[in-house]
Amino acid sequence: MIRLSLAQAYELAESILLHNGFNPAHARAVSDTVLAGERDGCASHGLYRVLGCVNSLRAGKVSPDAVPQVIDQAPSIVRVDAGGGFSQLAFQAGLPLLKEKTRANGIAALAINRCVHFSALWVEIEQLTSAGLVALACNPSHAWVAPAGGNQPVFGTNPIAFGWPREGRNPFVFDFATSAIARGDIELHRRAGKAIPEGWGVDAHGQPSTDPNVVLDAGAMLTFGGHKGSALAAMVELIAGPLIGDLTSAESLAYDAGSKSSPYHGELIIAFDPQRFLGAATDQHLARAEGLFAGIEGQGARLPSQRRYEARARSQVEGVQIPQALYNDLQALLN
Ligand code: NDP
Ligand code: PYC
Repeated sequence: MIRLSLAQAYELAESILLHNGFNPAHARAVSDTVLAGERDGCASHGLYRVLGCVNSLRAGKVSPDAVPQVIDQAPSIVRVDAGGGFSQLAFQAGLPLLKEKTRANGIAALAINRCVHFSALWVEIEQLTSAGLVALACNPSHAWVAPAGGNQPVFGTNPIAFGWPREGRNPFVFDFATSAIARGDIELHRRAGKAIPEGWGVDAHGQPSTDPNVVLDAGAMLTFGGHKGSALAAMVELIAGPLIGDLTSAESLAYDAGSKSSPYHGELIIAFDPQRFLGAATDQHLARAEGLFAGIEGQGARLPSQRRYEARARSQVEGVQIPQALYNDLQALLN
């Protein structure tokens, strides 16, 4: 392992992205995201993702300099056309109007279209909870995941993330793939030469496999929770695909045409303003929510994101550690 300060990790990502042709705005936005992932102990969506960013650019599957266009679609709907660039800058462009519409209406949605997407969703969710808003986000990816009862990939790994603001505390945030695990984690097992646990994927005949090469290259990933994860994955395909006029995971994979680039599709973010729902009773009801969290933690269970917040506190003091092989692969992108 090799240790980097947070500043060094950011600088490494940004210099690679700039060197390979991304403009400064995209390089900064993407570096912020991958640094956040690495800092919070989410290696599958940390510095490792810079390899995929450069691969996507070299394959001609992401714009290095697209300028997102913000469209005031309806009283409660903001649309941002990412123009084939990474999602981060599009989210940044749409965020102010999303907040404004949420405060005005109590609920509003941001639909990002035509974006190349590789990031963890909690990065965006936290930008809404820090403004006192409740938030929900989801998106398709590439069709890698079989539906419950089948063995042919049709869904993406389709993450769903939710955030709830908490006065004076880190927000309650969960963020997970509707597959048993993010594909990035299986890729990291492959890089490390490790088998994967049973339940993550199947081979080409639908038989359980613990070989990451088989699951990634020939078989299919599985949904979490059987038919329940499968239905949630279908919901994500629908509300962050056809509903917002964008691609499904199968269409994204077809567009990829074997280049192994990051998925290209849309993203849906919905925000809720507790003040608008509750008015003068807001504090009273948010206090009741605290009772729920106390009921979870009071019996020794942990809240989602607690591990991440602990990793963040640690990284801010100690920096981060990445495998030497990843560091070497990243350095090679500076040549
Ligand atoms: P995990 O299964 O590792 O964890 C998902 C969530 O569950 C996290 O909020 C995590 O909190 C929480 N959690 C884990 N263990 C516990 C526990 N014992 N008690 C309470 N909460 C727990 O994540 P996935 O592999 O499903 O997804 C990882 C990331 O990949 C996500 O950030 C997701 O956005 C991203 N992703 C992005 C995709 C894209 O298309 N852009 C596609 C698929 C995934 P904690 O972090 O604190 O452990
Ligand atoms: O890890 O499944 C994943 C993933 C897909 C797109 C970005 N991350």
